[in-house]
Amino acid sequence: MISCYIGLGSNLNKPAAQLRAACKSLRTIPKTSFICASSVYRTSPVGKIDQPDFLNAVAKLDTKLPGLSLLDALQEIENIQGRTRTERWGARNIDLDILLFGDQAFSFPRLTVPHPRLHLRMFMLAPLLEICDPNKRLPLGCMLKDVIQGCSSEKVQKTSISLFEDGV
Ligand code: A4P
Ligand code: MG
Repeated sequence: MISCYIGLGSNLNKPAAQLRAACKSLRTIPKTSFICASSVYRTSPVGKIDQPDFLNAVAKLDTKLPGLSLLDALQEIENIQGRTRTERWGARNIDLDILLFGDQAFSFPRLTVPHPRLHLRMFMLAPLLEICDPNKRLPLGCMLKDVIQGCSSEKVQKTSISLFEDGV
C-alpha cells in the first residue's frame, strides 16, 4: 500500500457540492482506501487571478494502484463531474491533483510527483499540513513544515464546510 495525498479544488458550479461529490467518488477507486480528509479552505485564485475564489481540500488515500492508474481514476472523476479543459489554471468544476505518492519522486509526460507546484501553493500546503506529519520529509529533501514557511501566503481561510454532507 502506498499512502498518497490528493488535492481537491473547485471554483465553478457549486464548489462545495463538487468537492463532496469528488470525495464520495474517491471512495470507489479500485484497490484504494479513503483514509481521511482535511477541512475545506476558501482560497484566492493563484496563477490566473480574474476568476472566483476556490474551495480547496486534501484527501489521504492508501492505494495499491500504480501512479498512472490512480491519475486515470482521478481524471475519470473529473470527467464525470463535467470538467472541461479550456484554459490552463482557469475556473473548473473540479481539479484532482496527486500531491504526494508515498515517498516517490518521478516524472512522466502525464504525471509528475510530488506535484511540481506543491511547494509554492498555500492552498495545497495548508490543508495538507492538517492531515500529514509536519516533520514529514518530502521526496525533495526538506520537511513539510519548512516548505510552508518559505511559501508566500495568498488568502487561505479554513471554513466550516463539511465534505461529507449529502447534496449536490
Ligand atoms: N499532471 C502532471 N502531474 C500531475 C499531478 N501530480 N497530478 C498532468 C495531476 N495531474 C498531473 O492538469 C494538466 C495535466 O497535468 C494533466 O492532464 C495531467 O496529466 P489539468 O488538471 O488538466 O489542468 P490544470 O489543473 O489547469 O493545470 P495544472 O498545471 O495542474 O494547474 P495547477 O498547478 O494544479 O493549478 N488557485 C487556487 N486558489 N486553488 C486552486 O485549486 N488551481 C490551479 C490549477 C490554479 N490556481 C488555483 C488552483
Ligand atoms: Mg490539475
